[in-house]
Amino acid sequence: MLDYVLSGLMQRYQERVPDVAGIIAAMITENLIQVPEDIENDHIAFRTIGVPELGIQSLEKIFLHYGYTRRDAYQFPAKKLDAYWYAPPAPNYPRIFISELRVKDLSAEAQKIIASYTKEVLVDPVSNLDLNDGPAVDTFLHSALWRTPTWEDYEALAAESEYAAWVIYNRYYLNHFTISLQNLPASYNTVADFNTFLENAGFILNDSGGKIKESPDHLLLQSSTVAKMIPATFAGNDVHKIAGSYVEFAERRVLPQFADMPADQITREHRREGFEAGNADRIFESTYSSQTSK
Ligand code: OOG
Ligand code: NI
Repeated sequence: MLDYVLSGLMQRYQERVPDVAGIIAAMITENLIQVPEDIENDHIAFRTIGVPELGIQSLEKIFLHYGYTRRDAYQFPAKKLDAYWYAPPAPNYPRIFISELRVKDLSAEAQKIIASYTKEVLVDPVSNLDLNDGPAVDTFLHSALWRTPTWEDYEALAAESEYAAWVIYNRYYLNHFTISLQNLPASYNTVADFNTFLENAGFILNDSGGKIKESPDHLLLQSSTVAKMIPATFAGNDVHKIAGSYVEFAERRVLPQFADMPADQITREHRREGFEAGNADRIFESTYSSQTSK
C-alpha cells in the first residue's frame, strides 16, 4: 500500500518538476547511479492548511496508518508555519516532513480568502478514506479539495504568505523529494561537492542564507533547487505562471559516537536523524519569488 502511494506521488511530481528528470539524467551520465531506483530518498515533504478539518492532523492519518511515527515538532513563527517529521516503518522508505500554515496568525483578509475555499471541506476528508485502498488514497492526494482558486485570490494571499498561495493552488502535490548524498561516490557525497556538480550542470540553487544549510551540530547539511515557474490554470481559464515544486539534497553525517566505525558498517541509525528548523526555514523559500526569480 505504502509503495503504491509513494510511487503515485513520485510519478506526478516527476511530471510536474522538470528538474527531477534533469538531475536523474545528469547523475546517470556522471555514473553516480545506474538507474533512477539507485537514488536514496531521504525524505518527501507536503504542505497543508491549518484549519480544523485539514492540516497536519488530517494528512498525517494516512502515513500513521502505513506505519510512520510522528517525531519532533518545528515552529517557524516568522513564516507562520508549524511542522512535524515522521519516521518511516522501515529504513528503505523516506522520512516525511509535513508543514502547516498557521491560518489564525494571518490577517483577517487572508483568513477570509482561505476560509472561502476550505469551508467547502465539511469533514476531515481522510476520515472518509479507505486507507487500505491504494488507488483511492492516490486519487485523494491528487484531487482538488476545494474549487480552483482565482488569480486575484492567489495574488492577495501571496502578498502576505507565499506558502499560503502555493498550497491553495498546489494542495497535496509533493513539494519535494530529497536525494541522499552521503552514500554517493567520493567527490559527490557532500552537499558542497554535489552543489558544484549541480551548478556545473546548469541547475539553480536556493541561496537564502547561503547555498549550504547546515545544522548547528554540523551533522545535517542540505541544499535545494529553486522551484521552476510553471503555467497554472486559475478559475475562468486564466493561465499564470506560479512556483511549482523543487528538489532537495541532504548529507547526514555520522554521529560522533560512531566516528570510529568502519565505513562499510555505517547505516542510517549511525547518522544524524531528524530535521533542523534553521535549515528548513531557508528551504521553504525555494518556492518564494525571492528565489524563483533567479
Ligand atoms: C519544506 C521546507 C523544509 C526540510 O527538509 O527542512 C524542508 C517546504 O518547503 O515545504 O524540506
Ligand atoms: Ni526537505
